[in-house]
Amino acid sequence: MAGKKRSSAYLKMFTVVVFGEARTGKSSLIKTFLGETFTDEYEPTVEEFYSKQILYNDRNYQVDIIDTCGSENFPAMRRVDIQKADAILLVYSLDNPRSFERLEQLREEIFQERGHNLPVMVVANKSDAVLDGHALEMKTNDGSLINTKYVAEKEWNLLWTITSAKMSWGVEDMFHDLIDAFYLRRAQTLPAKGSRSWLGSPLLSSLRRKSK
Ligand SMILES: Nc1nc2c(ncn2[C@@H]2O[C@H](COP(=O)(O)OP(=O)(O)O)[C@@H](O)[C@H]2O)c(=O)[nH]1
Ligand SMILES: [Mg+2]
Repeated sequence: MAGKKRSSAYLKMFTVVVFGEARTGKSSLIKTFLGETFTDEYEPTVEEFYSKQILYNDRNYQVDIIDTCGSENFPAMRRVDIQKADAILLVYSLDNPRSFERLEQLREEIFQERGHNLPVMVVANKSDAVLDGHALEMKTNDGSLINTKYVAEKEWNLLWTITSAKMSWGVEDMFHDLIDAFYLRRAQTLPAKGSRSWLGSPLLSSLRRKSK
């Protein structure tokens, strides 16, 4: 069917990798996004692959999602995942502020592999399980309080969002914002229209030869 072929030609592929400590809600966030019902049961993940087609801003996307186990033991596997990613989610849980600490090392690994070339979003999950904004605070080793949102945005220079997989709060927006951030970055790194960076292209030299 011609119509179908046309729509698949316009399908944009988008790969998201989800990292973070075990039990922060990575698998639950993904399942909520896929439209599956939330469950309180915990089932450890090894590594799972999911895929969903969505229509967002009049464009069709195939969102491929790699769900990881949260273990620190597989650096080689993480490197492969980081290479595949168009965007990365770093999940921590608001009822366990220590899970935020783990993100620092993940952020470092991502930077080593990819520099600042892809959107990375820090996700404060389980917002339904905490009562107020103090949940964003974490005690450091010297006993002072730091705000995790501030650290993620201002010190790490990453995106930040707050979600509840259980209540389905912020989950769809999180994926939409990642897509926006990805295309914004692409638009900024591609040479602007009218820029002369294409003057040395082989296509242009062959056109020049033909016109002589
Ligand atoms: N209250 C609450 N519990 C959650 C939320 N997301 C996940 N959980 C629970 O936290 C546990 C770990 O979730 P899971 O998705 O398996 O975490 P993962 O190990 O990071 O994949 C499970 O018992 C979930 O039911 C949430 O947004 N709110
Ligand atoms: Mg899991």
